[in-house]
Amino acid sequence: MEGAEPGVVPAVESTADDITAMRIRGAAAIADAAAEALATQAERSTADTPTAFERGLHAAAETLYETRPTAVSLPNALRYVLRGMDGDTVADLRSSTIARAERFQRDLAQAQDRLGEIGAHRLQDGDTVMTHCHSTDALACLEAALEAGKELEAIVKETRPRKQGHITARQLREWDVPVTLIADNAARRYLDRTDHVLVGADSIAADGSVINKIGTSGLAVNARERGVPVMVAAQTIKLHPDTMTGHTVEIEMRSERELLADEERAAIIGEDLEPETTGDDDEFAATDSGLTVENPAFDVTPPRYVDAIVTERGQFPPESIVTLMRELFGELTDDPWNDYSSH
Ligand code: RUB
Repeated sequence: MEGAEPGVVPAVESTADDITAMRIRGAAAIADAAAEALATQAERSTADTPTAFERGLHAAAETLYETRPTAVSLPNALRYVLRGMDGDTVADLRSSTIARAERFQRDLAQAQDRLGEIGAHRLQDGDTVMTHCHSTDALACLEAALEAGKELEAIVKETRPRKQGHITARQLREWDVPVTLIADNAARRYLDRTDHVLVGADSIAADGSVINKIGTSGLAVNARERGVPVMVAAQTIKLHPDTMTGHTVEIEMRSERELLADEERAAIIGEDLEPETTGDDDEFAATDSGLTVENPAFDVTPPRYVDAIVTERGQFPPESIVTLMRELFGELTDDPWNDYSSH
């Protein structure tokens, strides 16, 4: 009786590709783009029945969900928008979904501003802050402190392998903050002239563990040893509800090629470049070279190395974040798009 299932609109596929390839990256930007993509799906869907419309939305959410596994802001955003889809007609479903996505994006921006104001209170005039990766939540704290007239300096870790530290350095220079860019392995040496380590988060677990860009945990351990406080700037959209019921956070493993080009690999194993190793495949062709390359994108910093988690709801010692998590999420952690999943 029904025609072909209305599919996912091309704009959603293209947002999903951008997230996978990290042209859109960082937990807040990913959440914002995902909400926008669902609004676009709602706008452009050609479904002529409410059921077909809902199926299209769920399929779009699933496409977006499957892009990257670690930043919980992504499923949190999808869940929030889908829960707002309401009505008995396609027109009502469309307008409610678009309104909900717009509200999500507005709240996200406001939460970041509020978090920035709270985080700025921890920073004193003349402080030097060490950053890792590029976090818009962390930068919001620095921006608010600068706006309050405080003078700050930054030691910016390069953040291999993707060098997101360069994005942080560029932003800070735009704000006229003196920046010292360092290689990741120089961090401990520079902690002696650091007043705060300031990082963002992709996910925060119920026990207060912080999941963020690979290298965060080593930095936090070194900072503790040096007596430098570690501050994590993370909107509540980074709280991972599934961890309240014992789930762990999946750490994304990315392509070996982000670490090692084909020529470098050939040089290590002492072989000529073989034609099949220069293809588009993500991983090197399997050989018995004995060389394994691993590229985890994130790591887990235990709560004992974190001094404060700064959210738009205030700052929390990591051990008490579960209270806020219960208040915000209750026990509801279903994945609505799975109802319509084809696999
Ligand atoms: C980005 C990263 C950022 C968090 C927080 O990793 O680890 O610290 O996502 O960012 P990637 P924000 O570059 O692999 O996406 O505060 O902007 O949400």
